[in-house]
Amino acid sequence: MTSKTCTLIGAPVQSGASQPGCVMGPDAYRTARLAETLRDLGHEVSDLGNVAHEPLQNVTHKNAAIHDLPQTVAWAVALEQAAFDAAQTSEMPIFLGGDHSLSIGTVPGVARHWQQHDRPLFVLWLDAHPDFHTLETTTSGNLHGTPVAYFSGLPGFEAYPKLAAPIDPANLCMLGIRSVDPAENAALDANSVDVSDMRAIDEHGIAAPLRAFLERVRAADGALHVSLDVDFLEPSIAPAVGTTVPGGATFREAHLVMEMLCDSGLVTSLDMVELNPFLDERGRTASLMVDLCASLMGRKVLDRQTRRF
Ligand code: 4U7
Ligand code: MN
Ligand code: MN
Ligand code: MN
Repeated sequence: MTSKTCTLIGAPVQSGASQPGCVMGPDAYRTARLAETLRDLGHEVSDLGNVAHEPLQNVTHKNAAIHDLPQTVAWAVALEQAAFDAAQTSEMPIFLGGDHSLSIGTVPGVARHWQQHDRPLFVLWLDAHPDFHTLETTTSGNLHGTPVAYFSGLPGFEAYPKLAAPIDPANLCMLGIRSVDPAENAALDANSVDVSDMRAIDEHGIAAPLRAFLERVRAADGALHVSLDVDFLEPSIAPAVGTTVPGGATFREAHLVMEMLCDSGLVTSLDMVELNPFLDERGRTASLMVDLCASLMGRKVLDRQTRRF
Protein backbone atom coordinates (compact mmCIF):
# COMPACT_ATOMS: atom_id res chain seq x y z
CA MET A 1 0.00 0.00 0.00
CA THR A 2 1.22 3.49 -0.71
CA SER A 3 2.27 5.58 2.24
CA LYS A 4 -0.54 7.55 3.88
CA THR A 5 -0.80 10.40 6.35
CA CYS A 6 -2.49 8.80 9.35
CA THR A 7 -3.92 10.78 12.23
CA LEU A 8 -4.66 9.14 15.56
CA ILE A 9 -7.44 10.78 17.58
CA GLY A 10 -8.17 9.49 21.09
CA ALA A 11 -11.85 9.41 22.07
CA PRO A 12 -11.92 8.27 25.72
CA VAL A 13 -15.71 7.85 25.83
CA GLN A 14 -17.31 5.43 28.27
CA SER A 15 -20.68 7.05 29.00
CA GLY A 16 -22.39 4.94 26.31
CA ALA A 17 -21.53 1.60 27.91
CA SER A 18 -22.81 0.03 31.13
CA GLN A 19 -19.38 -0.76 32.63
CA PRO A 20 -16.49 1.68 33.07
CA GLY A 21 -13.08 1.01 31.48
CA CYS A 22 -13.25 2.20 27.84
CA VAL A 23 -11.82 5.53 29.03
CA MET A 24 -8.45 3.73 29.05
CA GLY A 25 -8.77 2.48 25.46
CA PRO A 26 -6.76 5.18 23.65
CA ASP A 27 -3.79 4.78 26.00
CA ALA A 28 -3.91 0.99 25.67
CA TYR A 29 -3.53 1.34 21.88
CA ARG A 30 -0.64 3.74 22.40
CA THR A 31 0.93 1.28 24.85
CA ALA A 32 0.47 -1.51 22.27
CA ARG A 33 2.54 0.65 19.88
CA LEU A 34 -0.07 1.53 17.29
CA ALA A 35 1.75 4.65 16.03
CA GLU A 36 5.13 2.87 15.81
CA THR A 37 3.52 -0.10 14.02
CA LEU A 38 2.00 2.16 11.36
CA ARG A 39 5.30 4.07 10.95
CA ASP A 40 7.13 0.77 10.44
CA LEU A 41 4.73 0.12 7.55
CA GLY A 42 5.88 3.37 5.94
CA HIS A 43 3.05 5.69 6.95
CA GLU A 44 3.36 9.22 8.28
CA VAL A 45 1.64 9.16 11.66
CA SER A 46 0.63 11.99 13.97
CA ASP A 47 -1.12 11.46 17.29
CA LEU A 48 -3.35 14.40 18.17
CA GLY A 49 -3.89 13.13 21.72
CA ASN A 50 -7.35 12.83 23.22
CA VAL A 51 -10.43 14.90 22.39
CA ALA A 52 -12.22 16.50 25.37
CA HIS A 53 -16.01 16.71 25.33
CA GLU A 54 -18.03 19.92 25.21
CA PRO A 55 -19.54 21.34 28.44
CA LEU A 56 -22.63 19.34 29.48
CA GLN A 57 -26.07 20.73 28.64
CA ASN A 58 -29.31 19.71 30.29
CA VAL A 59 -30.73 17.29 27.68
CA THR A 60 -33.45 14.83 28.65
CA HIS A 61 -35.59 12.16 27.00
CA LYS A 62 -38.84 10.50 28.00
CA ASN A 63 -37.25 7.01 27.86
CA ALA A 64 -36.22 6.63 31.52
CA ALA A 65 -33.83 3.75 30.76
CA ILE A 66 -31.41 6.13 28.99
CA HIS A 67 -28.36 7.14 31.00
CA ASP A 68 -25.69 9.75 30.32
CA LEU A 69 -27.51 11.51 27.49
CA PRO A 70 -25.83 14.90 28.24
CA GLN A 71 -22.38 13.26 28.12
CA THR A 72 -23.21 11.48 24.86
CA VAL A 73 -24.40 14.68 23.20
CA ALA A 74 -21.35 16.59 24.46
CA TRP A 75 -19.02 13.92 23.03
CA ALA A 76 -20.97 13.82 19.76
CA VAL A 77 -20.53 17.56 19.19
CA ALA A 78 -16.80 17.53 19.99
CA LEU A 79 -16.04 14.36 17.98
CA GLU A 80 -18.06 15.47 14.95
CA GLN A 81 -15.86 18.56 14.70
CA ALA A 82 -12.65 16.63 15.45
CA ALA A 83 -13.52 14.05 12.78
CA PHE A 84 -14.39 16.72 10.21
CA ASP A 85 -11.10 18.53 10.89
CA ALA A 86 -9.06 15.31 10.76
CA ALA A 87 -10.67 14.26 7.47
CA GLN A 88 -9.80 17.68 5.97
CA THR A 89 -6.10 17.30 6.78
CA SER A 90 -5.35 13.57 6.83
CA GLU A 91 -5.73 10.66 4.41
CA MET A 92 -6.59 8.25 7.22
CA PRO A 93 -8.12 9.47 10.48
CA ILE A 94 -8.11 6.63 13.05
CA PHE A 95 -10.36 7.13 16.08
CA LEU A 96 -9.22 5.32 19.21
CA GLY A 97 -12.15 4.47 21.48
CA GLY A 98 -13.80 4.61 23.72
CA ASP A 99 -17.17 2.89 23.53
CA HIS A 100 -19.18 2.75 20.31
CA SER A 101 -21.26 5.84 21.13
CA LEU A 102 -18.26 7.77 19.77
CA SER A 103 -19.49 6.93 16.24
CA ILE A 104 -22.38 9.32 16.95
CA GLY A 105 -19.69 11.96 16.33
CA THR A 106 -17.06 10.39 14.09
CA VAL A 107 -19.28 9.13 11.28
CA PRO A 108 -21.26 12.39 10.88
CA GLY A 109 -17.99 14.36 10.99
CA VAL A 110 -16.31 12.40 8.19
CA ALA A 111 -19.63 12.34 6.27
CA ARG A 112 -19.70 16.15 6.36
CA HIS A 113 -16.18 16.19 4.91
CA TRP A 114 -17.00 13.81 2.02
CA GLN A 115 -20.20 15.67 1.23
CA GLN A 116 -18.00 18.69 0.35
CA HIS A 117 -16.22 16.46 -2.19
CA ASP A 118 -19.52 15.11 -3.58
CA ARG A 119 -18.60 11.57 -2.63
CA PRO A 120 -21.11 9.38 -0.77
CA LEU A 121 -19.85 7.86 2.48
CA PHE A 122 -20.31 4.12 2.95
CA VAL A 123 -19.97 2.50 6.39
CA LEU A 124 -18.76 -1.03 7.15
CA TRP A 125 -19.96 -2.05 10.65
CA LEU A 126 -17.90 -4.93 12.09
CA ASP A 127 -19.73 -5.88 15.27
CA ALA A 128 -21.69 -8.57 17.11
CA HIS A 129 -24.50 -5.99 17.33
CA PRO A 130 -26.15 -3.71 14.75
CA ASP A 131 -26.30 -0.75 17.20
CA PHE A 132 -29.56 0.18 15.44
CA HIS A 133 -31.66 1.29 18.42
CA THR A 134 -33.37 4.67 18.54
CA LEU A 135 -33.73 6.64 21.77
CA GLU A 136 -37.29 5.30 21.91
CA THR A 137 -36.45 1.61 21.42
CA THR A 138 -33.36 1.10 23.61
CA THR A 139 -34.32 -0.90 26.68
CA SER A 140 -30.83 -1.09 28.20
CA GLY A 141 -30.44 2.70 27.85
CA ASN A 142 -26.78 2.12 26.88
CA LEU A 143 -26.26 4.62 24.08
CA HIS A 144 -23.43 2.65 22.43
CA GLY A 145 -26.36 0.66 21.01
CA THR A 146 -27.70 3.67 19.03
CA PRO A 147 -25.08 5.18 16.64
CA VAL A 148 -26.09 3.50 13.37
CA ALA A 149 -29.78 4.40 13.61
CA TYR A 150 -28.80 7.99 14.37
CA PHE A 151 -26.28 8.61 11.60
CA SER A 152 -28.60 6.85 9.13
CA GLY A 153 -31.12 9.61 9.75
CA LEU A 154 -33.85 7.52 11.43
CA PRO A 155 -36.47 9.58 13.30
CA GLY A 156 -36.46 10.01 17.07
CA PHE A 157 -33.04 11.57 17.63
CA GLU A 158 -34.09 15.15 18.37
CA ALA A 159 -31.86 15.05 21.47
CA TYR A 160 -28.72 14.41 19.35
CA PRO A 161 -27.06 17.07 17.14
CA LYS A 162 -28.64 17.73 13.73
CA LEU A 163 -26.91 15.78 10.95
CA ALA A 164 -25.24 17.66 8.08
CA ALA A 165 -24.98 14.53 5.94
CA PRO A 166 -26.99 11.44 6.96
CA ILE A 167 -25.70 8.06 5.73
CA ASP A 168 -28.06 6.40 3.24
CA PRO A 169 -29.02 3.02 4.83
CA ALA A 170 -28.32 1.52 1.37
CA ASN A 171 -24.64 2.46 1.95
CA LEU A 172 -24.29 0.37 5.11
CA CYS A 173 -22.88 -3.13 5.44
CA MET A 174 -22.81 -5.08 8.71
CA LEU A 175 -20.66 -8.18 9.22
CA GLY A 176 -20.39 -10.50 12.22
CA ILE A 177 -23.84 -9.76 13.65
CA ARG A 178 -25.15 -12.27 16.21
CA SER A 179 -27.11 -10.31 18.84
CA VAL A 180 -30.09 -8.33 17.56
CA ASP A 181 -32.93 -7.00 19.71
CA PRO A 182 -36.53 -7.24 18.35
CA ALA A 183 -36.86 -3.49 17.63
CA GLU A 184 -33.51 -3.52 15.81
CA ASN A 185 -34.58 -6.51 13.72
CA ALA A 186 -37.71 -4.67 12.58
CA ALA A 187 -35.78 -1.47 11.78
CA LEU A 188 -33.02 -3.30 9.86
CA ASP A 189 -35.69 -4.99 7.80
CA ALA A 190 -37.71 -1.80 7.20
CA ASN A 191 -34.55 -0.04 5.97
CA SER A 192 -33.27 -3.04 3.93
CA VAL A 193 -29.84 -2.89 5.61
CA ASP A 194 -27.18 -5.23 4.16
CA VAL A 195 -26.54 -7.48 7.19
CA SER A 196 -24.45 -10.64 7.14
CA ASP A 197 -25.02 -12.42 10.42
CA MET A 198 -22.70 -15.18 11.60
CA ARG A 199 -25.03 -17.78 10.08
CA ALA A 200 -24.48 -16.25 6.60
CA ILE A 201 -20.73 -16.06 7.23
CA ASP A 202 -20.64 -19.73 8.31
CA GLU A 203 -22.43 -20.70 5.12
CA HIS A 204 -20.75 -18.45 2.53
CA GLY A 205 -17.53 -17.35 4.20
CA ILE A 206 -16.74 -13.77 5.12
CA ALA A 207 -15.12 -12.83 1.79
CA ALA A 208 -18.25 -13.09 -0.39
CA PRO A 209 -20.43 -10.45 1.33
CA LEU A 210 -17.45 -8.14 1.82
CA ARG A 211 -16.42 -8.41 -1.84
CA ALA A 212 -19.98 -7.60 -2.97
CA PHE A 213 -20.09 -4.55 -0.70
CA LEU A 214 -16.68 -3.26 -1.85
CA GLU A 215 -17.86 -3.51 -5.46
CA ARG A 216 -20.81 -1.29 -4.57
CA VAL A 217 -18.53 1.26 -2.90
CA ARG A 218 -16.23 1.32 -5.93
CA ALA A 219 -19.10 1.62 -8.42
CA ALA A 220 -20.42 4.66 -6.55
CA ASP A 221 -16.96 6.24 -6.18
CA GLY A 222 -17.67 6.21 -2.46
CA ALA A 223 -15.51 6.92 0.55
CA LEU A 224 -15.51 4.15 3.16
CA HIS A 225 -15.54 4.42 6.94
CA VAL A 226 -14.85 1.18 8.86
CA SER A 227 -16.11 0.83 12.43
CA LEU A 228 -14.46 -2.09 14.23
CA ASP A 229 -16.04 -3.14 17.54
CA VAL A 230 -13.87 -5.51 19.63
CA ASP A 231 -16.92 -7.75 20.10
CA PHE A 232 -16.91 -8.51 16.34
CA LEU A 233 -14.17 -10.95 17.36
CA GLU A 234 -14.61 -14.32 19.03
CA PRO A 235 -14.36 -13.58 22.80
CA SER A 236 -11.75 -16.29 23.39
CA ILE A 237 -9.25 -14.28 21.29
CA ALA A 238 -10.50 -10.82 22.36
CA PRO A 239 -11.67 -10.87 25.99
CA ALA A 240 -11.33 -7.11 26.67
CA VAL A 241 -14.90 -6.04 25.95
CA GLY A 242 -17.96 -5.58 28.12
CA THR A 243 -20.46 -7.09 25.70
CA THR A 244 -18.99 -10.46 24.67
CA VAL A 245 -21.15 -12.71 22.49
CA PRO A 246 -19.93 -16.23 21.67
CA GLY A 247 -19.38 -17.31 18.08
CA GLY A 248 -17.58 -14.26 16.72
CA ALA A 249 -15.14 -13.75 13.86
CA THR A 250 -12.03 -15.90 14.11
CA PHE A 251 -8.48 -14.58 14.04
CA ARG A 252 -8.17 -15.44 10.35
CA GLU A 253 -11.63 -14.15 9.35
CA ALA A 254 -10.84 -10.82 10.97
CA HIS A 255 -7.43 -10.55 9.32
CA LEU A 256 -8.90 -11.53 5.94
CA VAL A 257 -11.43 -8.70 6.22
CA MET A 258 -8.61 -6.25 6.92
CA GLU A 259 -6.42 -7.62 4.11
CA MET A 260 -9.25 -7.37 1.60
CA LEU A 261 -10.03 -3.83 2.76
CA CYS A 262 -6.36 -2.95 2.32
CA ASP A 263 -6.24 -4.39 -1.21
CA SER A 264 -9.41 -2.48 -2.13
CA GLY A 265 -7.73 0.86 -1.44
CA LEU A 266 -11.18 2.22 -0.55
CA VAL A 267 -10.95 2.82 3.21
CA THR A 268 -10.77 6.48 4.20
CA SER A 269 -11.30 6.37 8.01
CA LEU A 270 -11.49 3.91 10.90
CA ASP A 271 -12.98 3.60 14.40
CA MET A 272 -11.39 1.12 16.83
CA VAL A 273 -14.00 0.85 19.57
CA GLU A 274 -15.17 -0.87 22.73
CA LEU A 275 -11.73 -1.96 23.99
CA ASN A 276 -12.00 -2.14 27.78
CA PRO A 277 -8.40 -2.55 29.02
CA PHE A 278 -9.66 -3.28 32.56
CA LEU A 279 -10.98 -6.59 31.18
CA ASP A 280 -7.89 -7.48 29.13
CA GLU A 281 -5.37 -10.26 29.73
CA ARG A 282 -1.80 -8.96 29.53
CA GLY A 283 -2.79 -6.57 26.73
CA ARG A 284 -3.58 -9.28 24.22
CA THR A 285 -6.83 -7.73 22.95
CA ALA A 286 -5.19 -4.33 22.50
CA SER A 287 -2.31 -6.00 20.62
CA LEU A 288 -4.72 -7.98 18.40
CA MET A 289 -6.57 -4.77 17.51
CA VAL A 290 -3.25 -3.12 16.62
CA ASP A 291 -2.34 -6.13 14.43
CA LEU A 292 -5.72 -5.91 12.67
CA CYS A 293 -5.09 -2.23 12.02
CA ALA A 294 -1.66 -3.17 10.64
CA SER A 295 -3.29 -5.63 8.21
CA LEU A 296 -5.69 -2.90 7.10
CA MET A 297 -2.75 -0.55 6.59
CA GLY A 298 -0.62 -2.88 4.49
CA ARG A 299 1.10 -5.54 6.57
CA LYS A 300 1.41 -8.62 4.36
CA VAL A 301 2.88 -12.12 4.51
CA LEU A 302 3.95 -12.21 0.86
CA ASP A 303 5.68 -9.17 -0.59
CA ARG A 304 4.15 -9.37 -4.07
CA GLN A 305 2.04 -7.06 -6.19
CA THR A 306 -0.18 -9.86 -7.48
CA ARG A 307 -1.29 -13.11 -5.93
CA ARG A 308 -1.76 -16.36 -7.87
CA PHE A 309 -4.49 -17.25 -5.29
B1 4U7 B 1 -22.08 -2.31 21.12
C1 4U7 B 1 -27.75 -4.18 23.23
F1 4U7 B 1 -29.39 -5.24 24.51
N1 4U7 B 1 -28.40 -4.33 21.95
O1 4U7 B 1 -28.96 -2.14 23.27
C2 4U7 B 1 -28.21 -2.89 23.90
F2 4U7 B 1 -27.95 -6.52 23.53
O2 4U7 B 1 -21.46 -1.02 20.73
C3 4U7 B 1 -26.28 -4.26 23.11
O3 4U7 B 1 -22.23 -3.05 19.86
C4 4U7 B 1 -25.61 -3.03 22.57
O4 4U7 B 1 -21.18 -3.04 21.99
C5 4U7 B 1 -24.16 -3.25 22.28
O5 4U7 B 1 -27.79 -2.64 25.04
C6 4U7 B 1 -23.47 -2.00 21.84
C7 4U7 B 1 -28.16 -5.35 24.11
MN1 MN C 1 -20.89 -1.73 18.65
MN1 MN D 1 -20.98 -4.78 19.81
MN1 MN E 1 -19.77 -3.43 23.44
